[in-house]
Amino acid sequence: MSEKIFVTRPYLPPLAKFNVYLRQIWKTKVVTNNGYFVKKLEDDLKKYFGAKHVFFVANGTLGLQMAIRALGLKKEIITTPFTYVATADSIIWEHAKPVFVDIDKNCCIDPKKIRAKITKNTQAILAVHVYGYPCDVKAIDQIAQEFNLKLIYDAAHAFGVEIYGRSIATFGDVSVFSFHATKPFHSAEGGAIVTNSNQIAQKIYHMRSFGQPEEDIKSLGINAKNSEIHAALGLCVLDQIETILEKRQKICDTYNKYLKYTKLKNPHNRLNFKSNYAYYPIICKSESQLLKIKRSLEANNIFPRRYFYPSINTLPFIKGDKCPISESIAKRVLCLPLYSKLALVDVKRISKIINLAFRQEQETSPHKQIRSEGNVYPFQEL
Ligand code: T4K
Repeated sequence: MSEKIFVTRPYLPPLAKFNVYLRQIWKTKVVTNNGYFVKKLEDDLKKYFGAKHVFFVANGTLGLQMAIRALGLKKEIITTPFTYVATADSIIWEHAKPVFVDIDKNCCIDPKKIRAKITKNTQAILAVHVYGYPCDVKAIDQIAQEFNLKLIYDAAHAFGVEIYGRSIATFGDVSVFSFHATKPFHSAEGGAIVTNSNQIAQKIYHMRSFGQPEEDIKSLGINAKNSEIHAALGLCVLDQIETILEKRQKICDTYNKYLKYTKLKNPHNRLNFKSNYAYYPIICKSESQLLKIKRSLEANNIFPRRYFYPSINTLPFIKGDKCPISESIAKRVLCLPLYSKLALVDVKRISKIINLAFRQEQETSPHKQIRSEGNVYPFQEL
């Protein structure tokens, strides 16, 4: 049996390179609390994003929570159900209420459906650039301005993405990234809060470090700092990011070439934006077809993941309004292995297994069932 292939693997720099950073940390004995490497990573990221303020934090979830708190949000926040649970968790953890709006063909929140969900209690929109596909930022920004709502982007998947010639990090009041090991850019654990607002930045600066970033305690805070060791790893990955993204692009191109059924191909190269090739989702015709494909891959030691299942509005501890498109897609979407060291021969092999399973399932399934479950395709018109 061939070696296991996982949905992702972190890019790891050569140990000798990482050791150079570690030696310096050992020498100075500064391992945390806003040391040299944390500041350097933040400065490098400011340049990379073209943004005024970047805060390196312990993880993306805490980043979202701090953004919600810094904006003073305690009532209703309009968000998407098609995301990782951390998005809604952050809202609820901060004692605000998520109000779910269904998704568009791009798997992101549908701006056309937002207005109908705005009430007198709505304070903000928290949109997610799912899979690194940018939300319709122009339309969402217009709604936020019209109704005087705060706008947070969960950019956990979107490091390196650009749209309209700008980094995705520069839209909205605040953008929050995850630097978890499963992301194309990572620092093992970590995240970043990005904003161009001095006022928000001041609040985050205090909040991140117990409300006591220097000697005086200025406000209520939390410990969301990250360490010198994490920052050092981040710096080692950051100077390789273009190569990492190029390799990921080749893998996506190879899937696009060998996956036979057009509905399975994803839109990285068809949308008008600079992609980071973060995920390769395929949308099956039915959940039974997805399970068949998943089983066929697993029998070959290949482990895709059901990102994102279930639709968050259906979780028993959340119970949001119905979102039929998100609920349908969540049952049928499967993310294929994608990481810079994945061999192209393996991508071809994975595609062949999927093509076979897809065809066999199509031949054996009652036509009616496939039609009734498969009438919603976010990618179909792209
Ligand atoms: N918003 C959104 C939209 C998000 O997707 C996330 C997180 C957040 C906010 C919050 O950001 P953080 O607080 O996490 O910074 C992962 C990640 O833990 C999570 O960061 C991510 N999104 C979510 C979508 O997925 P799992 O449960 O898939 O990880 P795991 O451990 O099953 O790993 C998947 C595969 O990756 C493994 O089968 C093998 C490989 N792997 C994983 C790790 C951790 C490695 O080879 N090495 C590793 O160290 O959660």
